[in-house]
Parts: sequence; structure tokens; C-alpha cells
Amino acid sequence: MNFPILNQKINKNRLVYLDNAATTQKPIEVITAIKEFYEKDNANVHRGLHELSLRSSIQYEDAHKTIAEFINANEEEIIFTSGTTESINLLANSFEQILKPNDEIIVTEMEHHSNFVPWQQLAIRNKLKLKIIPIKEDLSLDLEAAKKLITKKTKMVAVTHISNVLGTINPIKEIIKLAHQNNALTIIDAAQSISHLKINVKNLDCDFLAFSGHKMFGPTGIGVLFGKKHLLDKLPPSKFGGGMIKEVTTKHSTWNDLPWKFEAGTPNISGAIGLTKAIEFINKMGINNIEKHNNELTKYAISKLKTLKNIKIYSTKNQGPLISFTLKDIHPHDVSEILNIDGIATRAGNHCAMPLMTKLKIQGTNRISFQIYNTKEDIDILIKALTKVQEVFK
Ligand code: C6P
Repeated sequence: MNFPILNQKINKNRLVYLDNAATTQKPIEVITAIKEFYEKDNANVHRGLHELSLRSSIQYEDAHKTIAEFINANEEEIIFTSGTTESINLLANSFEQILKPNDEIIVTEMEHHSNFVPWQQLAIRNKLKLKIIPIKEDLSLDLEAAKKLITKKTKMVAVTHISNVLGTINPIKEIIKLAHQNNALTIIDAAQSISHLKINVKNLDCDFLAFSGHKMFGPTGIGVLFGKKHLLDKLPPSKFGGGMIKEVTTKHSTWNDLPWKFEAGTPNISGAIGLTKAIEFINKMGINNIEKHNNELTKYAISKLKTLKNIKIYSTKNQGPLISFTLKDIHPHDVSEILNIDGIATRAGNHCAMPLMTKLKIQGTNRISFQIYNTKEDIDILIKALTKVQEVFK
């Protein structure tokens, strides 16, 4: 395992990178693949008949196959986007032509803005009803409430797999089943789960799934929208331009086959190649090993954080690889800034989940999040530094 960026000092201290939920670092294989693409193969895809264009087209198409295998989808069901945010926007915009006034969309109280605002705005534009599944005291999703909210009027249920604030792992299989019993569709935001849990879209039976390359050891600017083929076939595109058409006349246009129908314009070719290498890296490490490693670190971190005084830890029963906490009377930004002096990277703020902050009656939290290169020593360094922070603010 070689992550060059981690071999550096910040303020003379070893970098302790605990901000993996924001973005993961990149293994050398990903960095090298992107460099080599630009050094040897760079050309636009699908258009040229020359050697370089053929090479880059093959690699770009193969990337769809690699991602499809990774989540057990078919390759025409993999649409490349710039990330989770674009994937969900693409979907919501395409549904604008389908959903009618008084149709209902369900989201949860713990959604990231990316899986909240596109649906909220669509609801406003199309006069739909947006309903929100609340969370319980124990920071898990209120399934009983979900059962009441999801009805025959529901058209789409948009739910995150793992909350980027609480780490809560949601029972998505159950929610998908509930939605389908009511003939509703589902979009799973897998931004936080894709590099931690094995995702099998056939087994989950989700209709759509979105994730970002940069949160799974891949580059920024590349992401995926998975959709079941029969649904994507019926769904109109919401972005128009080169590559996505079959025929254009002065009066109308027809659309290309899947997935190209949804990939207008020159795509992020090097990003797709980098993402392929990231998946090869995950496969080499073994997703189950990654999950086990991060679970152990999460448990260890919670037990260590609990030893601190005046700390509130937002942990829950079924906890993913990230932990939010607040230190009494110390602003989360101050905590993060002081940790940075010791070379510790954490995130502070509302984490793009303002409805959740409102529910919790807080402005923000500090958040630590783990990946395969983190160690128990990283957590020990953090705990020592947090003690120092509390000393400073005494
Ligand atoms: N969360 C964080 O928590 P993009 O920016 O499109 O790659 O991913 C958006 C997104 C969507 N859903 C969830 C659950 C997420 O956690 C995120 C990104 C980052 O630090 C940035 S706010």
C-alpha cells in the first residue's frame, strides 16, 4: 500500500489524515494511471478513428465494465458523472418530466444536501410533496415512521446508505422493499458506503445508486449513477449535447443507447481510468478487509473518545467508519484548527447536512473518519491532541 501524500509532515508532525469521509487519499496506482494516460494515450473518445482515440475509447468503455462488476450491475447501467451530487441532480432533473403535482418524494432527516436539495427543488418546481423520515433519539432512522410515510402516492424514496455526519448505516434493503411494495422507486446515496461495504445492486434491488470516485481512492471529478436498465431506457435525458444523440434534425433529436444517452459532452476520461485503478486497489485489499479494519478503528476511537471529559459523541448502534463529536464550550472550528497544528486533519462544521443540524439543535460537529491506511496510533495521537485542546480552552 503506497499513498505518497501520507509521507509528509505538517508543522513538523507526521500527517494524521482523519478526513476520509470528505475525500480519501490516492494510492500510487491511481496517480500513475492518470499520469500515463496523459503521457501515452490521451485523445477524445468515441469520435476519432486514430490509434490514440481507439486506446482511450477502449479504456473508457472498460471503466464502465469494471464499475459494473464492482457493484454487480450491467455495463450499460453505469453512467459516469462528476460525482454523487451530479448523479442525483441528473436523476432529479430527468424526473421533472415524469412527476406530477401531488406526487410524493420521501427523503430522510439525515441526508446530505446533495440528496435533499435536488428533491426539494424538484418538489417546488413540480408542486410535489416532499416528506421527511425522521431520526430517533438513538440516531437511527425511524422505520416505523417510514412505514407510515411511504404510501401509494410515493414515487421516489431517496435515502443515504451511511450518514456522513452520524455514521448511521441505514437498513436500505428494508426501505427499498417498503418502497417497492408501494410501487415507488429508490435512489441510494452510497457516497459514504461505497469504499466500506460490499454493494450488490441486484441483491439490494435498488433502482438507482449514486457515488463519487474521490471517496473511494479515485480522482475527483468522476462519479457514477447506476440505474436499472429498463428504468434508464424510459427516463428522458436532462443534459444535451455531443455523444448522447443518435440523430439530430433541425426539428428534433433521438437519443443514443445506454449509457451514452446520459453522458453528454466530452467525459472525464482520465477520471474514469483513475477510478478503474481505484477499484482494482479496493479489490486487491478486499472490501471485507477494509470494512473490518475501519470497524475496528471506529470501535477503538469511540472507546478512547469516551475517556475524555465534556465530550458528546454522536454514535449509534449500527455505526459506519466515521464519528461526530463536540467538545463542551469549544467551537468545532477551533478544535479542528488546533488539531491542524499537530498535523491532524479532521472536519468541522455542518457537513452539508443543515436539516440534521437543526434536528440535533447544534451548529456543527467535529468529525473524524477512517480508511485502510489509518492506525490505532493515529487515534492515540488525536486523543492526546484533543486533551491539549481542552487544556487551551480551560
Ligand atoms: N460529503 C463530507 O461529508 P460529492 O461532493 O458530489 O462528491 O458528494 C456529495 C455527498 C453526497 N452524499 C453524501 C452522503 C456525502 O457525504 C457527500 C459528500 C463530504 O465531507 C463533502 S460535504
